[in-house]
Amino acid sequence: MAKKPLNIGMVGYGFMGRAHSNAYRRVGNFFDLDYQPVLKAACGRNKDGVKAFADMWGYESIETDWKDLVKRDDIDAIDICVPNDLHVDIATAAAKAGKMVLCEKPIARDTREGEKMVKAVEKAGVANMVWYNYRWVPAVTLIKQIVDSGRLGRIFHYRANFLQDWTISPDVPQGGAGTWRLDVEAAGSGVTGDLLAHCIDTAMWINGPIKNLTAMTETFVKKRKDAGSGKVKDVGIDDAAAVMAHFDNGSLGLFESTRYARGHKALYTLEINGEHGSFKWDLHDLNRVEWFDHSVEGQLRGWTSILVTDGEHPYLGKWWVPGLTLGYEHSFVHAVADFLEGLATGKPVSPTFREALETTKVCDAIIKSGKSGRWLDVK
Ligand code: 4PW
Repeated sequence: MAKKPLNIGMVGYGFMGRAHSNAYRRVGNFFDLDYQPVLKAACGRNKDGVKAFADMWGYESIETDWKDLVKRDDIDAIDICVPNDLHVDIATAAAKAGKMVLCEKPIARDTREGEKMVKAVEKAGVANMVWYNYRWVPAVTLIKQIVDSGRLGRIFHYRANFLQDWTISPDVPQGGAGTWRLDVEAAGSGVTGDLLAHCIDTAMWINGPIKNLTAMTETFVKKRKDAGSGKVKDVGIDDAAAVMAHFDNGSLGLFESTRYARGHKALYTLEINGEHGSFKWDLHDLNRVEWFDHSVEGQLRGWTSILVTDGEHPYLGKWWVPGLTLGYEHSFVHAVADFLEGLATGKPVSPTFREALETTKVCDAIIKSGKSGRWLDVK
């Protein structure tokens, strides 16, 4: 059957622009879906830069102003891969123009901007998604499926860390390509919106809503050069965050993120402890899940290491033969596959803008509590 084209207009061409473009290109080779993404246009302010990106990934055309891209009749979906301060304007304009909107995480700099985006896509009735990609790592999806089945029983603890070390040097500037994540104006927050948001999204997806929390945040390097002007400015982001939380289901949450954990480049780990069993997962060994099943009796009771590479595991049947592993990039392919499946079935893919806004509400509470040291309800 002929596939329906889904014309993509990509805004931004950095790291995430590449990750998403790769997913659009690969998905139709492995997943048999009604829709086929077409790389219609790439957009970026630097003409040479965006042209080189478009040539590399096979985009048919380029734009240098997102407003022109949004106006185009031949674009079905806008994908936002630019710094967080631009999300709200692009997403609301795209929705108003009747485009589907896919947005890199976090949805926005803060809840207020995120709410505008939710309102815009819901008013326009357009499909929408936020790329919290770690949900689509098959081992993580498997954990979600088993927890949902009730196999762990009552949940007592959920803990997760996301650790990096790339901002330790005071010479790293704030603002500019690659370093906008250090500029509070562009990013909204530091590690909380950038790294901890992943932990919170996965946590709430697997273990339900967070009720209240208290946080400790720190800015280790208080002044940095602005990448544009070269002037030394106060740093407004959080460099590290540690959070204690209560989930609605009565379990306790512990979270930590930092960009000052020397030696760690992208260590995302999570663990969940239930009455009948526990799971552990680590991004550096992303195809593996550690599982403890308390129902096993006697000498064989213990931690089991499951290689998530069988056809019966989430998404794996679409790829290679059992035993062969997937990587980081496949999480994005699975995200697109689910998004396209959602278009065909009419069942929105999760996380929608509305769902992703819940993570930003938690992030806002973390920043606020980090300043006051108080326990706060997440509203
Ligand atoms: O979204 C995150 C990024 O901003 C990623 O998952 C890892 O941390 C890699 O880069 C940053």
